Amino acid sequence: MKDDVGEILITEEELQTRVAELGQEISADYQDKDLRLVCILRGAVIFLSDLIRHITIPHEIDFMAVSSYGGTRTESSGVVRILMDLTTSIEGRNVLIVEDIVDTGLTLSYIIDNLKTRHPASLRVCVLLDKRERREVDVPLDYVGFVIPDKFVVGYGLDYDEKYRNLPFVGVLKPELYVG
Ligand code: PRP
Ligand code: 7HP
Repeated sequence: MKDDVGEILITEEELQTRVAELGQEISADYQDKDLRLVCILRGAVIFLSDLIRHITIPHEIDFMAVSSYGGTRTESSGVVRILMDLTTSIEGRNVLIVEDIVDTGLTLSYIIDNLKTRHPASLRVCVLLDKRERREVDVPLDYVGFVIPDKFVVGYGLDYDEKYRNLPFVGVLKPELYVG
């Protein structure tokens, strides 16, 4: 699998260092607030599980799964559907969305609009990778791990056709291996 990656963009060590910093920042910002992390399945699950081990204040986690209709295996269509909803109410809670990557911004924009209707006390976003060159809609990002170039990346939760999520680093998939 590692041979399918042409270039390592973010090493395992760089990921671990940055995720620890984000955990510390979040712990300081949410001191004395009751914090609910909402992980967007499936890509963000590895990021979440490392992140919470660096969050030193009490918090809860919940999960939501969404999918895009249409699009291709490397591009989302922007038409989003909830596949699995939260199991708990977020009304009056301080919610932090945990996402692996923001590309066009269409998925996150939909999620934010949807969660806002449930009246959380606050709603913020923590994203590992910001591919901002490709943004089509503006989305407010409160915590960003890394800004990355417009390249299709895999690893550390991110997939191509459901593969490569297990790689411990973020790498650029060899273009000959995918059809955009
Ligand atoms: C990825 C990623 C974001 C979305 C970003 O999800 O996790 O949710 O694409 O793209 P956008 O900013 O262009 O909308 P994907 O549909 O690949 O699902 P996954 O998390 O299960 O891999
Ligand atoms: C979604 C996505 N999934 C994996 N790698 C990327 O570069 C991606 N952009 N948007």
